[in-house]
Amino acid sequence: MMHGGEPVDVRRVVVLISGNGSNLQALIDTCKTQEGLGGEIAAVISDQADAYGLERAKQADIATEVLPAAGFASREEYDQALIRLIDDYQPDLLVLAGFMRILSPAFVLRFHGRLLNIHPSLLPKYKGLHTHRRALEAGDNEHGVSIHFVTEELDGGPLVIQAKVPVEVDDDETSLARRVQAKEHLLYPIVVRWFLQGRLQLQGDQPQLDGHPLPKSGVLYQEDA
Ligand code: NHR
Ligand code: GAR
Repeated sequence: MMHGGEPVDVRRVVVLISGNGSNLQALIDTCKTQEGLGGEIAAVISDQADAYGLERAKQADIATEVLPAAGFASREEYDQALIRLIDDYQPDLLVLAGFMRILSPAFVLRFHGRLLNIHPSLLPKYKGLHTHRRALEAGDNEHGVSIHFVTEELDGGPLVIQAKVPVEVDDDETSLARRVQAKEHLLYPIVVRWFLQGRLQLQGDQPQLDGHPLPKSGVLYQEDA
C-alpha cells in the first residue's frame, strides 16, 4: 500500500484452522469494516483438506494452504513443515481459530508472543476438549470464552480477554456453543486488532495492553460497558 509516496508496512496475520472457520469469517468481515483489522490476512492454513474455512478464505481471495498430518512420522516433523509453510507468509501474528492439533514445544517457542488461541471456556476451567458438555455436566451457571497467548502448557498460556455467557436452564451443548461462539466472533477481531496496532504485547509471560500489565484473567469484556 502506498501513502504519500512512501510504502507503508501492512501487518500480516496467518490463520490456522481445522474446520468451519466461523472465527476466520469474523476476522475476514472485520477487514471490510471502516475500523478494519489493523492488517491483512496473508494466508489461511488447514490441517484438514475439507475444512469449510478454506472456502471462506477463497471467497475472500485469501491464499490457502493444506498440510495434512498423514505422511509425517512425528508431531515434530509435522510442526517443522508447518513452520516452513507459515514462514513463506512472514506473519506478524499467528492466530489459532479452531485449529485442533496440539503444537509441539519447538513450534510454540518459535512463535512466542505472536501466537493467539481462542478457547471456548472461562480458563483455567475446562482446558482441552468438550468444554460446553463439561460446563453443563458440572451445573455451572456461567460459561464463556477466553483468548490467550499460546505457550507449551495446553490452554494454559497468559490470558488476554474473557467474556462470560450465562447458562440457561434449558441449554444443551448446541445452544450453549452457539451463544459462546457469538461472543467469540466479537472478541477475536478486537484482540487481533489490538495486537496488529501494537497495543497488545507479551513481555516475558505477561500480556500488556497500552503498556499496562493485564490482570491474571485478562480483560473482562462487557458488551454494554
Ligand atoms: N498447542 C499448545 N502447545 N498450546 C496450546 O495452548 C494450544 C495448542 C494447540 C491448539 C487449541 C486448543 C483449544 O483451545 C490449541 C491450544 C486441540 C486439542 C486436542 O486435544 C486440545 C486443545 C486445543 C486444540 N486435539 C486433538 C484432538 O483429539 C488431540 C491431539 C492432536 O491431534 O494434536 O482433536 O482447546
Ligand atoms: C470455536 O468455538 C473455538 O473456540 C473452538 O472451536 C471452534 C471453532 O469454530 N476451539 C476449540 O475447541 C479448540 N480446542 P470455527 O471453526 O467456526 O471458528
